[in-house]
Amino acid sequence: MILRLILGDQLSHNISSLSDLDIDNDLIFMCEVWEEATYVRHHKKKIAFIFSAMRHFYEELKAKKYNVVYRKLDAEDNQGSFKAEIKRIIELKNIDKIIVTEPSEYRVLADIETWQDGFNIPVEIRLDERFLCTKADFKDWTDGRKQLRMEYFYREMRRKYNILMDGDKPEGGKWNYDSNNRKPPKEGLVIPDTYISEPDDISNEVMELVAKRFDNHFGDLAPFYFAVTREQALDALNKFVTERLEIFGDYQDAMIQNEPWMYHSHISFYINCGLLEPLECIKLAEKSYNNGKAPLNAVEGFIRQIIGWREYIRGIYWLKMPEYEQNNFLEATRALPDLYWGGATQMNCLKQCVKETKENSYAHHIQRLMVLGNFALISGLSPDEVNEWFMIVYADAYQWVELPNVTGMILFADGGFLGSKPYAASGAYINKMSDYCKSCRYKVTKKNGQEACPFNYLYWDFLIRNEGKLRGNHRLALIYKSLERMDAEKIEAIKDNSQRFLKRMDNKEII
Ligand code: FAD
Ligand code: DLZ
Ligand code: SF4
Repeated sequence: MILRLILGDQLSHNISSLSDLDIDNDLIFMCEVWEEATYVRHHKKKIAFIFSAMRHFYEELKAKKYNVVYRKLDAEDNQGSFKAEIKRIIELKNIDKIIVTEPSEYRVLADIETWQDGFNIPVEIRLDERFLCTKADFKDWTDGRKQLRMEYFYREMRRKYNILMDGDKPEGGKWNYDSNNRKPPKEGLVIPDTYISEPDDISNEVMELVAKRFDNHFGDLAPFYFAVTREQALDALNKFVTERLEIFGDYQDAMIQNEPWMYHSHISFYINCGLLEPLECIKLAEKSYNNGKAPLNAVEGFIRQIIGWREYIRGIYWLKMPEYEQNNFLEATRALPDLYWGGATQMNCLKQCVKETKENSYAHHIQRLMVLGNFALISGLSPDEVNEWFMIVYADAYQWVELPNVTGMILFADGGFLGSKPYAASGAYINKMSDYCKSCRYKVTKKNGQEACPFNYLYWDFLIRNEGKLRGNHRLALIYKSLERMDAEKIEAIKDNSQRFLKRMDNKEII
Protein backbone atom coordinates (compact mmCIF):
# COMPACT_ATOMS: atom_id res chain seq x y z
CA MET A 1 0.00 0.00 0.00
CA ILE A 2 1.24 3.51 -0.86
CA LEU A 3 1.21 6.13 1.89
CA ARG A 4 0.71 9.72 0.78
CA LEU A 5 1.78 12.14 3.47
CA ILE A 6 0.19 15.60 3.67
CA LEU A 7 1.99 18.12 5.89
CA GLY A 8 0.29 21.01 7.65
CA ASP A 9 1.25 23.53 4.98
CA GLN A 10 0.24 21.26 2.08
CA LEU A 11 -3.53 21.71 2.34
CA SER A 12 -4.13 21.92 -1.42
CA HIS A 13 -6.37 19.47 -3.24
CA ASN A 14 -4.11 19.53 -6.29
CA ILE A 15 -0.88 18.99 -4.34
CA SER A 16 1.60 16.90 -6.34
CA SER A 17 1.65 14.09 -3.76
CA LEU A 18 -2.01 13.34 -4.58
CA SER A 19 -1.80 13.77 -8.35
CA ASP A 20 -2.01 10.07 -9.25
CA LEU A 21 -3.86 8.89 -6.16
CA ASP A 22 -5.36 5.43 -6.42
CA ILE A 23 -8.56 5.92 -4.42
CA ASP A 24 -9.08 2.24 -3.78
CA ASN A 25 -5.60 1.30 -2.69
CA ASP A 26 -3.66 4.30 -1.37
CA LEU A 27 -3.73 5.74 2.10
CA ILE A 28 -3.47 9.47 2.82
CA PHE A 29 -1.89 10.36 6.14
CA MET A 30 -1.97 13.57 8.17
CA CYS A 31 -0.73 14.04 11.72
CA GLU A 32 -0.63 16.69 14.39
CA VAL A 33 2.60 16.19 16.28
CA TRP A 34 4.00 17.68 19.46
CA GLU A 35 7.48 18.14 18.01
CA GLU A 36 6.18 20.31 15.17
CA ALA A 37 4.00 22.38 17.46
CA THR A 38 6.77 23.05 19.97
CA TYR A 39 10.17 23.14 18.22
CA VAL A 40 9.50 26.84 18.61
CA ARG A 41 6.72 27.91 20.93
CA HIS A 42 4.33 29.07 18.21
CA HIS A 43 1.69 31.72 18.94
CA LYS A 44 -1.52 30.09 20.20
CA LYS A 45 -3.54 31.45 17.30
CA LYS A 46 -1.04 30.04 14.82
CA ILE A 47 -1.34 26.52 16.22
CA ALA A 48 -5.13 26.76 16.34
CA PHE A 49 -5.17 27.98 12.74
CA ILE A 50 -2.94 25.20 11.38
CA PHE A 51 -4.70 22.42 13.30
CA SER A 52 -8.16 23.66 12.39
CA ALA A 53 -7.23 24.06 8.71
CA MET A 54 -5.66 20.56 8.76
CA ARG A 55 -8.77 19.02 10.34
CA HIS A 56 -11.06 20.75 7.82
CA PHE A 57 -8.88 19.55 4.96
CA TYR A 58 -9.12 16.02 6.32
CA GLU A 59 -12.94 16.30 6.33
CA GLU A 60 -12.84 17.44 2.71
CA LEU A 61 -10.65 14.50 1.70
CA LYS A 62 -12.98 12.11 3.51
CA ALA A 63 -15.97 13.67 1.75
CA LYS A 64 -14.29 12.75 -1.55
CA LYS A 65 -14.30 9.15 -0.32
CA TYR A 66 -10.53 9.05 -0.02
CA ASN A 67 -8.95 6.67 2.41
CA VAL A 68 -7.40 9.01 5.02
CA VAL A 69 -5.91 8.55 8.46
CA TYR A 70 -5.75 11.68 10.62
CA ARG A 71 -3.88 11.68 13.90
CA LYS A 72 -4.96 14.26 16.44
CA LEU A 73 -2.41 15.67 18.86
CA ASP A 74 -4.28 14.34 21.87
CA ALA A 75 -4.79 10.82 20.51
CA GLU A 76 -3.60 8.58 23.32
CA ASP A 77 -0.85 6.86 21.36
CA ASN A 78 0.26 9.89 19.30
CA GLN A 79 3.99 9.35 18.84
CA GLY A 80 4.87 13.05 18.88
CA SER A 81 7.00 13.38 15.74
CA PHE A 82 6.58 12.90 12.00
CA LYS A 83 9.18 10.15 11.96
CA ALA A 84 7.69 8.17 14.82
CA GLU A 85 4.17 8.55 13.45
CA ILE A 86 5.29 7.36 10.02
CA LYS A 87 7.05 4.37 11.57
CA ARG A 88 3.87 3.45 13.39
CA ILE A 89 1.63 3.68 10.34
CA ILE A 90 4.08 1.77 8.13
CA GLU A 91 3.96 -1.13 10.57
CA LEU A 92 0.23 -0.91 11.14
CA LYS A 93 -0.89 -0.69 7.52
CA ASN A 94 1.82 -2.63 5.76
CA ILE A 95 3.02 0.35 3.75
CA ASP A 96 5.54 -0.35 0.99
CA LYS A 97 6.12 3.13 -0.42
CA ILE A 98 5.79 6.75 0.73
CA ILE A 99 4.97 9.67 -1.55
CA VAL A 100 5.32 13.21 -0.25
CA THR A 101 5.54 16.66 -1.79
CA GLU A 102 8.84 18.33 -0.87
CA PRO A 103 8.42 20.01 2.51
CA SER A 104 8.81 23.76 2.59
CA GLU A 105 11.46 23.70 5.30
CA TYR A 106 15.01 22.37 5.31
CA ARG A 107 14.62 20.84 8.77
CA VAL A 108 11.73 18.62 7.65
CA LEU A 109 13.36 17.71 4.33
CA ALA A 110 16.50 16.59 6.17
CA ASP A 111 14.31 14.34 8.33
CA ILE A 112 12.34 12.88 5.40
CA GLU A 113 15.56 12.15 3.54
CA THR A 114 16.49 9.68 6.28
CA TRP A 115 13.25 7.69 5.95
CA GLN A 116 14.12 5.62 2.90
CA ASP A 117 17.09 3.99 4.62
CA GLY A 118 15.56 4.14 8.08
CA PHE A 119 12.33 2.37 7.10
CA ASN A 120 13.76 0.41 4.21
CA ILE A 121 11.02 1.42 1.76
CA PRO A 122 11.13 3.83 -1.20
CA VAL A 123 10.31 7.45 -0.40
CA GLU A 124 9.38 9.58 -3.41
CA ILE A 125 9.75 13.32 -2.83
CA ARG A 126 7.88 15.34 -5.46
CA LEU A 127 8.21 18.96 -6.56
CA ASP A 128 5.97 21.48 -4.86
CA GLU A 129 4.30 22.86 -7.95
CA ARG A 130 2.44 25.53 -6.03
CA PHE A 131 5.59 27.65 -6.11
CA LEU A 132 6.10 29.47 -9.38
CA CYS A 133 9.86 29.08 -9.56
CA THR A 134 11.51 25.74 -8.84
CA LYS A 135 14.63 25.58 -6.70
CA ALA A 136 16.57 24.46 -9.79
CA ASP A 137 15.26 27.34 -11.94
CA PHE A 138 16.15 29.82 -9.23
CA LYS A 139 19.64 28.40 -9.03
CA ASP A 140 19.98 28.72 -12.82
CA TRP A 141 18.88 32.34 -12.61
CA THR A 142 21.58 33.08 -10.01
CA ASP A 143 24.37 31.39 -11.94
CA GLY A 144 26.87 33.88 -13.31
CA ARG A 145 25.28 36.87 -11.55
CA LYS A 146 27.58 38.95 -9.39
CA GLN A 147 24.71 40.34 -7.38
CA LEU A 148 21.16 39.09 -6.92
CA ARG A 149 18.41 41.66 -7.00
CA MET A 150 14.72 40.90 -6.61
CA GLU A 151 13.71 43.46 -9.26
CA TYR A 152 15.44 41.56 -12.10
CA PHE A 153 14.11 38.21 -10.93
CA TYR A 154 10.64 39.73 -10.77
CA ARG A 155 10.80 40.96 -14.37
CA GLU A 156 11.68 37.46 -15.56
CA MET A 157 8.77 36.02 -13.61
CA ARG A 158 6.38 38.54 -15.15
CA ARG A 159 7.58 37.53 -18.62
CA LYS A 160 7.50 33.82 -17.82
CA TYR A 161 3.90 33.88 -16.57
CA ASN A 162 2.79 36.68 -18.92
CA ILE A 163 1.45 38.76 -16.06
CA LEU A 164 0.72 42.46 -16.67
CA MET A 165 2.50 42.31 -20.01
CA ASP A 166 1.80 44.27 -23.16
CA GLY A 167 3.53 42.04 -25.70
CA ASP A 168 7.10 41.87 -24.47
CA LYS A 169 6.81 45.20 -22.63
CA PRO A 170 5.49 45.74 -19.11
CA GLU A 171 1.92 47.00 -18.92
CA GLY A 172 1.90 50.81 -18.81
CA GLY A 173 5.56 51.01 -19.86
CA LYS A 174 7.16 50.52 -16.44
CA TRP A 175 7.94 47.40 -14.45
CA ASN A 176 7.51 49.02 -11.07
CA TYR A 177 5.07 51.72 -9.94
CA ASP A 178 6.31 52.19 -6.40
CA SER A 179 6.98 55.87 -7.06
CA ASN A 180 3.15 56.30 -7.09
CA ASN A 181 2.75 54.24 -3.90
CA ARG A 182 3.70 54.56 -0.28
CA LYS A 183 1.77 57.63 0.75
CA PRO A 184 1.76 58.64 4.41
CA PRO A 185 -1.54 58.05 6.18
CA LYS A 186 -4.02 60.90 6.21
CA GLU A 187 -6.96 61.81 8.43
CA GLY A 188 -10.30 60.28 7.61
CA LEU A 189 -9.17 57.15 5.79
CA VAL A 190 -11.92 54.53 5.81
CA ILE A 191 -10.45 51.07 6.25
CA PRO A 192 -12.78 48.19 5.42
CA ASP A 193 -13.14 45.42 8.02
CA THR A 194 -10.97 42.43 7.47
CA TYR A 195 -12.41 38.99 6.72
CA ILE A 196 -13.87 37.30 9.80
CA SER A 197 -15.16 33.78 10.12
CA GLU A 198 -16.98 32.44 13.17
CA PRO A 199 -15.29 29.36 14.65
CA ASP A 200 -17.26 26.18 13.94
CA ASP A 201 -17.24 22.96 16.01
CA ILE A 202 -13.88 21.89 14.62
CA SER A 203 -12.25 25.24 15.40
CA ASN A 204 -13.83 25.28 18.85
CA GLU A 205 -12.47 21.82 19.61
CA VAL A 206 -9.01 22.88 18.45
CA MET A 207 -9.18 26.05 20.52
CA GLU A 208 -9.93 23.99 23.60
CA LEU A 209 -6.95 21.79 22.84
CA VAL A 210 -4.65 24.78 22.36
CA ALA A 211 -5.93 26.45 25.54
CA LYS A 212 -5.19 23.25 27.45
CA ARG A 213 -1.89 22.15 25.95
CA PHE A 214 -0.25 25.40 24.84
CA ASP A 215 -1.35 27.77 27.56
CA ASN A 216 2.23 28.88 28.20
CA HIS A 217 2.76 29.96 24.58
CA PHE A 218 2.69 33.64 23.56
CA GLY A 219 -0.39 35.26 22.04
CA ASP A 220 -4.15 35.59 22.28
CA LEU A 221 -6.14 32.55 21.22
CA ALA A 222 -9.50 34.31 21.12
CA PRO A 223 -11.14 35.81 19.26
CA PHE A 224 -10.36 33.34 16.48
CA TYR A 225 -11.47 34.58 13.07
CA PHE A 226 -9.14 33.12 10.44
CA ALA A 227 -10.46 31.28 7.41
CA VAL A 228 -9.82 27.56 7.85
CA THR A 229 -11.14 26.11 4.59
CA ARG A 230 -10.36 26.86 0.97
CA GLU A 231 -13.85 28.21 0.46
CA GLN A 232 -13.44 30.67 3.32
CA ALA A 233 -9.95 31.64 2.18
CA LEU A 234 -11.36 32.39 -1.28
CA ASP A 235 -13.93 34.64 0.39
CA ALA A 236 -11.13 36.44 2.20
CA LEU A 237 -9.22 36.86 -1.07
CA ASN A 238 -12.31 38.16 -2.88
CA LYS A 239 -13.04 40.56 -0.06
CA PHE A 240 -9.53 41.98 -0.43
CA VAL A 241 -9.74 42.30 -4.20
CA THR A 242 -13.13 44.01 -4.16
CA GLU A 243 -12.69 46.21 -1.08
CA ARG A 244 -9.00 46.95 -0.55
CA LEU A 245 -6.87 46.29 -3.61
CA GLU A 246 -7.77 49.60 -5.21
CA ILE A 247 -5.90 51.52 -2.52
CA PHE A 248 -3.40 48.80 -1.56
CA GLY A 249 -0.54 50.62 -3.28
CA ASP A 250 -1.28 54.10 -1.98
CA TYR A 251 -1.12 53.15 1.69
CA GLN A 252 1.05 50.05 1.51
CA ASP A 253 3.63 51.53 3.90
CA ALA A 254 1.27 53.47 6.15
CA MET A 255 0.63 52.61 9.81
CA ILE A 256 -2.23 53.91 11.92
CA GLN A 257 -2.73 53.38 15.64
CA ASN A 258 -5.29 50.60 16.26
CA GLU A 259 -5.61 49.78 12.56
CA PRO A 260 -3.71 46.50 12.26
CA TRP A 261 -5.08 45.46 8.88
CA MET A 262 -4.83 48.65 6.79
CA TYR A 263 -5.28 47.94 3.05
CA HIS A 264 -3.20 44.76 3.03
CA SER A 265 -4.59 41.45 1.83
CA HIS A 266 -4.10 39.24 4.94
CA ILE A 267 -3.74 36.16 2.78
CA SER A 268 -0.18 35.08 3.61
CA PHE A 269 -1.48 32.50 6.13
CA TYR A 270 -3.71 30.99 3.48
CA ILE A 271 -1.18 30.96 0.65
CA ASN A 272 1.52 29.54 2.88
CA CYS A 273 -0.55 26.60 4.14
CA GLY A 274 -2.04 25.83 0.73
CA LEU A 275 -5.62 27.06 1.04
CA LEU A 276 -4.90 29.59 -1.71
CA GLU A 277 -2.58 29.28 -4.67
CA PRO A 278 -0.23 32.18 -5.45
CA LEU A 279 -1.09 32.16 -9.14
CA GLU A 280 -4.84 32.43 -8.55
CA CYS A 281 -4.29 35.46 -6.28
CA ILE A 282 -2.14 37.12 -8.94
CA LYS A 283 -4.63 36.37 -11.73
CA LEU A 284 -7.55 37.72 -9.74
CA ALA A 285 -5.68 40.97 -9.10
CA GLU A 286 -4.70 41.22 -12.78
CA LYS A 287 -8.33 40.69 -13.77
CA SER A 288 -9.36 43.49 -11.48
CA TYR A 289 -6.94 45.80 -13.33
CA ASN A 290 -8.13 44.59 -16.75
CA ASN A 291 -11.75 45.28 -15.72
CA GLY A 292 -10.86 48.81 -14.65
CA LYS A 293 -11.62 48.07 -10.98
CA ALA A 294 -8.15 48.69 -9.57
CA PRO A 295 -5.32 50.94 -10.80
CA LEU A 296 -2.01 49.68 -12.12
CA ASN A 297 0.09 51.00 -9.23
CA ALA A 298 -1.95 48.94 -6.75
CA VAL A 299 -2.17 45.79 -8.84
CA GLU A 300 1.46 45.80 -9.93
CA GLY A 301 2.56 46.42 -6.33
CA PHE A 302 0.47 43.54 -5.02
CA ILE A 303 1.53 41.14 -7.77
CA ARG A 304 5.20 42.01 -7.19
CA GLN A 305 4.90 40.93 -3.55
CA ILE A 306 3.78 37.47 -4.59
CA ILE A 307 5.44 36.63 -7.90
CA GLY A 308 8.50 38.69 -6.97
CA TRP A 309 9.29 38.85 -3.27
CA ARG A 310 7.67 35.61 -2.18
CA GLU A 311 9.37 33.49 -4.84
CA TYR A 312 12.69 35.33 -4.51
CA ILE A 313 12.72 34.79 -0.74
CA ARG A 314 12.05 31.09 -1.18
CA GLY A 315 14.75 30.84 -3.85
CA ILE A 316 17.35 32.41 -1.55
CA TYR A 317 16.34 30.09 1.30
CA TRP A 318 16.96 26.91 -0.67
CA LEU A 319 20.05 28.31 -2.37
CA LYS A 320 21.70 29.13 0.94
CA MET A 321 20.46 26.59 3.47
CA PRO A 322 21.68 25.24 5.82
CA GLU A 323 24.48 27.83 6.18
CA TYR A 324 22.02 30.71 5.99
CA GLU A 325 20.88 30.01 9.55
CA GLN A 326 24.38 30.75 10.88
CA ASN A 327 24.74 34.20 9.31
CA ASN A 328 25.68 37.07 11.60
CA PHE A 329 27.59 39.50 9.38
CA LEU A 330 27.30 42.38 11.85
CA GLU A 331 28.20 40.14 14.79
CA ALA A 332 25.12 41.24 16.73
CA THR A 333 24.72 39.53 20.10
CA ARG A 334 22.26 41.52 22.22
CA ALA A 335 19.43 39.56 23.87
CA LEU A 336 15.88 40.21 22.72
CA PRO A 337 14.29 42.62 25.20
CA ASP A 338 11.13 41.65 27.01
CA LEU A 339 9.11 44.32 25.20
CA TYR A 340 8.91 41.92 22.21
CA TRP A 341 6.87 39.62 24.44
CA GLY A 342 4.54 42.40 25.51
CA GLY A 343 6.73 43.69 28.36
CA ALA A 344 6.27 47.35 29.24
CA THR A 345 7.84 49.95 26.97
CA GLN A 346 7.40 53.66 26.47
CA MET A 347 8.18 53.44 22.76
CA ASN A 348 4.69 53.66 21.35
CA CYS A 349 5.46 52.31 17.87
CA LEU A 350 6.94 49.10 19.30
CA LYS A 351 4.21 48.80 21.90
CA GLN A 352 1.52 49.10 19.25
CA CYS A 353 3.10 46.60 16.83
CA VAL A 354 3.73 44.02 19.57
CA LYS A 355 0.20 44.43 20.93
CA GLU A 356 -1.32 43.79 17.48
CA THR A 357 1.04 40.86 16.91
CA LYS A 358 -0.07 39.34 20.19
CA GLU A 359 -3.73 39.84 19.38
CA ASN A 360 -3.78 38.79 15.75
CA SER A 361 -0.65 36.73 15.08
CA TYR A 362 -0.32 39.25 12.25
CA ALA A 363 1.43 42.54 11.61
CA HIS A 364 1.75 44.05 8.18
CA HIS A 365 4.99 44.30 6.28
CA ILE A 366 6.04 47.79 7.32
CA GLN A 367 5.36 47.10 10.98
CA ARG A 368 7.60 44.02 10.70
CA LEU A 369 10.26 45.75 8.62
CA MET A 370 10.45 49.36 9.76
CA VAL A 371 9.39 49.16 13.40
CA LEU A 372 10.05 45.70 14.88
CA GLY A 373 12.83 44.85 12.43
CA ASN A 374 14.43 48.27 12.31
CA PHE A 375 14.71 48.36 16.10
CA ALA A 376 16.21 44.85 16.15
CA LEU A 377 18.79 45.94 13.57
CA ILE A 378 19.87 49.25 15.04
CA SER A 379 19.97 48.00 18.62
CA GLY A 380 22.10 45.01 17.56
CA LEU A 381 19.86 42.10 18.59
CA SER A 382 21.15 38.58 18.04
CA PRO A 383 19.89 37.06 14.73
CA ASP A 384 19.09 33.75 16.47
CA GLU A 385 16.81 35.41 18.99
CA VAL A 386 15.15 37.67 16.43
CA ASN A 387 14.57 34.75 14.05
CA GLU A 388 13.03 32.69 16.79
CA TRP A 389 10.68 35.51 17.71
CA PHE A 390 9.49 36.02 14.14
CA MET A 391 9.02 32.25 13.70
CA ILE A 392 6.88 32.12 16.81
CA VAL A 393 4.62 35.10 16.56
CA TYR A 394 3.19 35.16 13.02
CA ALA A 395 0.58 32.74 11.73
CA ASP A 396 2.22 32.88 8.29
CA ALA A 397 5.69 31.99 9.58
CA TYR A 398 7.53 28.98 8.19
CA GLN A 399 11.28 29.00 8.14
CA TRP A 400 11.57 29.23 4.32
CA VAL A 401 9.93 32.66 4.36
CA GLU A 402 10.71 33.90 7.87
CA LEU A 403 14.50 33.32 7.82
CA PRO A 404 15.45 35.27 4.66
CA ASN A 405 13.13 38.10 5.66
CA VAL A 406 14.76 38.34 9.08
CA THR A 407 18.38 37.39 8.47
CA GLY A 408 18.54 38.97 5.01
CA MET A 409 16.01 41.75 4.87
CA ILE A 410 15.88 43.22 8.35
CA LEU A 411 19.17 42.29 10.02
CA PHE A 412 21.55 42.45 7.04
CA ALA A 413 23.08 39.40 8.71
CA ASP A 414 23.87 37.85 5.31
CA GLY A 415 26.11 40.81 4.45
CA GLY A 416 23.88 42.03 1.62
CA PHE A 417 23.21 38.81 -0.28
CA LEU A 418 19.43 39.28 -0.31
CA GLY A 419 19.13 43.06 -0.23
CA SER A 420 21.54 45.80 -1.19
CA LYS A 421 21.51 47.83 2.02
CA PRO A 422 20.24 47.60 5.59
CA TYR A 423 16.75 49.00 6.15
CA ALA A 424 17.90 51.18 9.04
CA ALA A 425 15.88 54.31 9.70
CA SER A 426 15.51 57.01 12.30
CA GLY A 427 12.27 58.08 14.00
CA ALA A 428 11.56 60.49 11.12
CA TYR A 429 10.53 57.58 8.88
CA ILE A 430 8.12 56.16 11.48
CA ASN A 431 6.72 59.62 12.10
CA LYS A 432 6.18 60.21 8.39
CA MET A 433 4.46 56.88 7.78
CA SER A 434 2.42 56.56 10.98
CA ASP A 435 0.58 58.44 13.70
CA TYR A 436 2.37 56.48 16.46
CA CYS A 437 4.66 59.34 17.50
CA LYS A 438 1.72 61.54 18.50
CA SER A 439 0.97 59.26 21.44
CA CYS A 440 4.55 58.56 22.45
CA ARG A 441 6.40 59.68 25.57
CA TYR A 442 9.49 60.31 23.40
CA LYS A 443 9.80 63.29 21.06
CA VAL A 444 10.51 62.25 17.52
CA THR A 445 11.94 65.67 16.66
CA LYS A 446 14.56 65.46 19.41
CA LYS A 447 17.87 63.90 18.48
CA ASN A 448 19.57 63.53 21.85
CA GLY A 449 18.73 63.63 25.53
CA GLN A 450 16.20 61.84 27.71
CA GLU A 451 13.22 63.04 25.70
CA ALA A 452 14.69 62.10 22.33
CA CYS A 453 13.23 59.29 20.24
CA PRO A 454 15.64 56.34 20.70
CA PHE A 455 15.44 55.50 16.99
CA ASN A 456 17.18 58.85 16.28
CA TYR A 457 20.42 58.22 18.14
CA LEU A 458 20.40 54.43 17.71
CA TYR A 459 20.25 54.90 13.94
CA TRP A 460 23.49 56.90 13.85
CA ASP A 461 25.08 54.76 16.52
CA PHE A 462 24.36 51.70 14.36
CA LEU A 463 26.17 53.31 11.43
CA ILE A 464 29.08 54.33 13.64
CA ARG A 465 29.33 50.92 15.35
CA ASN A 466 29.30 49.07 12.04
CA GLU A 467 31.31 51.51 9.97
CA GLY A 468 34.05 48.98 9.26
CA LYS A 469 31.54 46.64 7.64
CA LEU A 470 29.16 49.09 6.02
CA ARG A 471 31.27 52.00 4.79
CA GLY A 472 32.13 50.23 1.53
CA ASN A 473 28.41 49.87 0.64
CA HIS A 474 27.88 52.38 -2.17
CA ARG A 475 24.20 52.80 -1.24
CA LEU A 476 25.29 54.13 2.14
CA ALA A 477 27.95 56.47 0.73
CA LEU A 478 25.87 59.63 1.15
CA ILE A 479 24.93 58.78 4.71
CA TYR A 480 28.55 58.15 5.67
CA LYS A 481 29.45 61.47 4.01
CA SER A 482 26.99 63.27 6.29
CA LEU A 483 28.38 61.38 9.27
CA GLU A 484 31.84 62.69 8.29
CA ARG A 485 30.49 66.22 8.42
CA MET A 486 28.94 65.73 11.86
CA ASP A 487 30.86 67.52 14.61
CA ALA A 488 32.64 65.49 17.27
CA GLU A 489 30.40 66.71 20.06
CA LYS A 490 27.27 65.49 18.30
CA ILE A 491 28.86 62.11 17.65
CA GLU A 492 29.82 61.80 21.29
CA ALA A 493 26.23 62.62 22.30
CA ILE A 494 24.89 59.94 19.94
CA LYS A 495 27.25 57.33 21.34
CA ASP A 496 26.57 58.34 24.91
CA ASN A 497 22.78 58.34 24.52
CA SER A 498 22.87 54.99 22.77
CA GLN A 499 25.09 53.35 25.36
CA ARG A 500 22.91 54.57 28.19
CA PHE A 501 19.73 53.46 26.44
CA LEU A 502 21.08 50.01 25.54
CA LYS A 503 22.46 49.52 29.02
CA ARG A 504 19.06 50.30 30.51
CA MET A 505 17.45 47.92 28.06
CA ASP A 506 19.96 45.17 28.91
CA ASN A 507 19.28 45.78 32.60
CA LYS A 508 15.58 45.16 31.92
CA GLU A 509 14.58 48.71 32.81
CA ILE A 510 11.50 50.04 31.07
CA ILE A 511 12.70 51.88 27.98
P1 FAD B 1 0.35 41.88 1.63
O1 FAD B 1 1.07 43.10 2.01
O2 FAD B 1 -1.06 42.03 1.24
O3 FAD B 1 1.17 41.19 0.42
C1 FAD B 1 0.59 40.18 -0.40
C2 FAD B 1 1.38 38.90 -0.31
O4 FAD B 1 2.69 39.06 -0.81
C3 FAD B 1 1.56 38.32 1.08
O5 FAD B 1 0.42 37.62 1.50
C4 FAD B 1 2.75 37.42 0.90
O6 FAD B 1 2.37 36.16 0.42
C5 FAD B 1 3.56 38.13 -0.18
N1 FAD B 1 4.70 38.86 0.38
C6 FAD B 1 4.81 40.18 0.56
N2 FAD B 1 6.03 40.50 1.01
C7 FAD B 1 6.69 39.35 1.14
C8 FAD B 1 8.00 39.03 1.59
N3 FAD B 1 8.88 39.95 1.98
N4 FAD B 1 8.34 37.72 1.64
C9 FAD B 1 7.47 36.76 1.24
N5 FAD B 1 6.23 37.01 0.81
C10 FAD B 1 5.86 38.30 0.75
N6 FAD B 1 5.80 36.62 5.22
C11 FAD B 1 5.34 35.39 5.45
O7 FAD B 1 4.50 34.88 4.70
N7 FAD B 1 5.79 34.65 6.52
C12 FAD B 1 6.70 35.15 7.38
O8 FAD B 1 7.09 34.49 8.33
C13 FAD B 1 7.18 36.47 7.17
N8 FAD B 1 8.07 37.02 8.01
C14 FAD B 1 8.51 38.29 7.79
C15 FAD B 1 9.44 38.84 8.66
C16 FAD B 1 9.93 40.11 8.43
C17 FAD B 1 10.95 40.67 9.36
C18 FAD B 1 9.49 40.86 7.33
C19 FAD B 1 10.03 42.22 7.07
C20 FAD B 1 8.57 40.32 6.46
C21 FAD B 1 8.07 39.04 6.67
N9 FAD B 1 7.12 38.46 5.80
C22 FAD B 1 6.69 37.20 6.04
C23 FAD B 1 6.69 39.16 4.59
C24 FAD B 1 5.45 40.03 4.75
O9 FAD B 1 5.62 40.92 5.81
C25 FAD B 1 4.18 39.20 4.94
O10 FAD B 1 4.08 38.26 3.89
C26 FAD B 1 2.96 40.08 4.90
O11 FAD B 1 3.03 41.05 5.91
C27 FAD B 1 1.71 39.24 5.04
O12 FAD B 1 0.59 40.05 5.10
P2 FAD B 1 -0.41 40.21 3.90
O13 FAD B 1 -0.87 38.88 3.44
O14 FAD B 1 -1.44 41.19 4.34
O15 FAD B 1 0.54 40.81 2.77
C1 DLZ C 1 3.22 24.82 11.80
C2 DLZ C 1 2.78 23.41 12.04
C3 DLZ C 1 2.40 23.01 13.33
C4 DLZ C 1 2.34 23.95 14.46
N1 DLZ C 1 2.04 21.75 13.57
C5 DLZ C 1 2.02 20.84 12.58
C6 DLZ C 1 1.66 19.48 12.81
O1 DLZ C 1 1.38 19.08 13.92
N2 DLZ C 1 1.61 18.65 11.76
C7 DLZ C 1 1.94 19.05 10.51
O2 DLZ C 1 1.86 18.24 9.57
N3 DLZ C 1 2.33 20.31 10.27
C8 DLZ C 1 2.36 21.21 11.26
N4 DLZ C 1 2.75 22.49 11.02
C9 DLZ C 1 3.18 22.85 9.67
C10 DLZ C 1 4.59 22.28 9.44
O3 DLZ C 1 5.49 22.97 10.28
C11 DLZ C 1 5.03 22.40 8.01
O4 DLZ C 1 4.17 21.65 7.22
C12 DLZ C 1 6.41 21.84 7.81
O5 DLZ C 1 7.26 22.37 8.73
C13 DLZ C 1 6.90 22.13 6.45
O6 DLZ C 1 8.25 21.82 6.34
FE1 SF4 D 1 8.53 55.28 17.99
FE2 SF4 D 1 10.21 57.31 18.37
FE3 SF4 D 1 7.82 57.76 17.34
FE4 SF4 D 1 8.04 57.05 19.90
S1 SF4 D 1 8.82 58.92 18.95
S2 SF4 D 1 6.58 56.25 18.41
S3 SF4 D 1 9.78 55.64 19.82
S4 SF4 D 1 9.46 56.57 16.42
